Amino acid sequence: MTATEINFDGLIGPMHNYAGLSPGNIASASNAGAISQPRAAALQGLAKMKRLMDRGLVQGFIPPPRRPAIAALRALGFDGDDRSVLALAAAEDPVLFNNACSASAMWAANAATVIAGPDSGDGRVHLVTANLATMLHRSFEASDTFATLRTIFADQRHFAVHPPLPGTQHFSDEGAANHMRITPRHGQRGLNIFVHGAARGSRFPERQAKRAGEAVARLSGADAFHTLQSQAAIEAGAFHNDVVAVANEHVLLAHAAAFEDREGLFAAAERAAPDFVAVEVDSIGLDDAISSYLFNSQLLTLPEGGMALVLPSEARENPRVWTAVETILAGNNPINEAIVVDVRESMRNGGGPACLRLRVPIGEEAMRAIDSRFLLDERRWEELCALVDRHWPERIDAAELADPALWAAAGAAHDALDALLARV
Ligand code: SUG
Repeated sequence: MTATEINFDGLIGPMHNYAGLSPGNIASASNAGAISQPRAAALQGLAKMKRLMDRGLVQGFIPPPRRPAIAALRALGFDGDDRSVLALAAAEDPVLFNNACSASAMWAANAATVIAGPDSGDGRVHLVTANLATMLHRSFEASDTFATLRTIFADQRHFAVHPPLPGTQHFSDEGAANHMRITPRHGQRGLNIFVHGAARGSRFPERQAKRAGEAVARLSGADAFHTLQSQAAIEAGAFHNDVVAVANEHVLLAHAAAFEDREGLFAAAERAAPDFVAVEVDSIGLDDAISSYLFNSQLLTLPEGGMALVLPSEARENPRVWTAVETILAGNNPINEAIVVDVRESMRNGGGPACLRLRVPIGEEAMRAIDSRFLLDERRWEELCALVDRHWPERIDAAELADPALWAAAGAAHDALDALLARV
C-alpha cells in the first residue's frame, strides 16, 4: 500500500491562557500568570500549517473544544444556566475553575494514539482517544476529543475510533506523544513503540502508564514494543517522550539520554526496519534540549523524498542547538531540510511543533473517507485565519479568567467556528 501521512494540527482555541497547570512542564510553570495572546497563538499555529501545505504536505486540523468546560463543571454538581455554572465554580473552587478554562486540547499529539492500517489487526486505522488522566485540566479533554475524532473519522470501514481507557493512574495515557512508529515506509507494516514512565519517586509526575500502551496495542492488534523513558529526562522536564525523541518511517532522532534501554530499543527498531537509522544527539544537554524543543520538531517525509525537521524558532536561537541541527543536516541520514516556525505562544506552555499535531498515516481510499471539512486547502485555511482574526481575544490575563465578558467572547468565537463548519 502507498500511504501518506496527514498532520492534523489542533486549532488553538480562544481561551489559550497561562494558568500554570502542568507540574513537570517547566515552560508552563515558569509562565504561570503571564498574559497570553490567543489570536496571535492561533495565527502562529495556522502559519505553521500553511508552511507545510506549501511544502506539498497534507494538512488537517482538529477544532478546539468549548472552553470554559461547562459540561465538566455541570457533571461535578455546579447547577443553573451556563453563566451561573461558571460563576459558582469560579467562586467556590477557583483552582478547579482555572482547570476548566484550559485550552490545552491544542496539543493534538495528546489527543489519541494512532495505529496505522498496515499495523492493526483488521487493516483499519485505529485511534485510541487519550484519557489524559494525570493532569486535571487535560482530563476534561477526553470526552470532547472522542466525539471530535468520531466525527472526523466517522467511516467505520476505514477507521476505528476507541473511547478513552479508564481514567485512572493505572491507565494514564497521553496518546501519540509517547508513541513512535518505526517502519520501512509509511504504507508498510511497522513496529509501534510505546514509551512509558514508572513509579520511581520522580520529582515530576510520570504521565504515561505501561498498562495504557499495552491496552492500546491489544485494542488495535498492533505489534508493540514497550520501553521506559529515562528518569533523567523526566527530571529535566521531558514530561512526554516527544520532548526528547521523534521518529519517522525508518529514522529515529533522539537525545542520547532519552531512554533507559537504548540498546534494546534500537535492536527492536532494526528488526522492524532493516534500514533503521538512529540519529542520536549527545552534543547538547537535556536542559538545552528541553528549553529549545529541538526534539519536539516534526520529522516529515517530503513529497520528493528526503525528510525535513520542522523546528521551533527557539532551536534556531540557541547556538549550541543550532550547531547540533547543522550536524544532523550534514550527516549520513535522510534528514536534509530544516523548516523553522514561530509557535512561541504554544511554546510558552510547553508545546512545540510536534505537540501541536496528530499524525495519521493513511492510504488513498481511507483518505477519501475522512470528513473533508477538517482537511485544509487554501480556501479553508483563509477562512480559519479570518475567523480567528475576527473572533479570538487579543489577550488574556490569567488572573482574569473569571470575567464573564471573557466567557461571552469565547462562546461567540466557538459559535462562529461551529457556523463555519456547518456551512460545508
Ligand atoms: O500537557 N501544557 C501541555 C503541553 C503538552 C505538550 N504536548 C506534547 N509534548 N506532546 C501539558 O503539559 C499547560 C497548561 C497551562 O499551564 O495552562 C499544558 O497543559
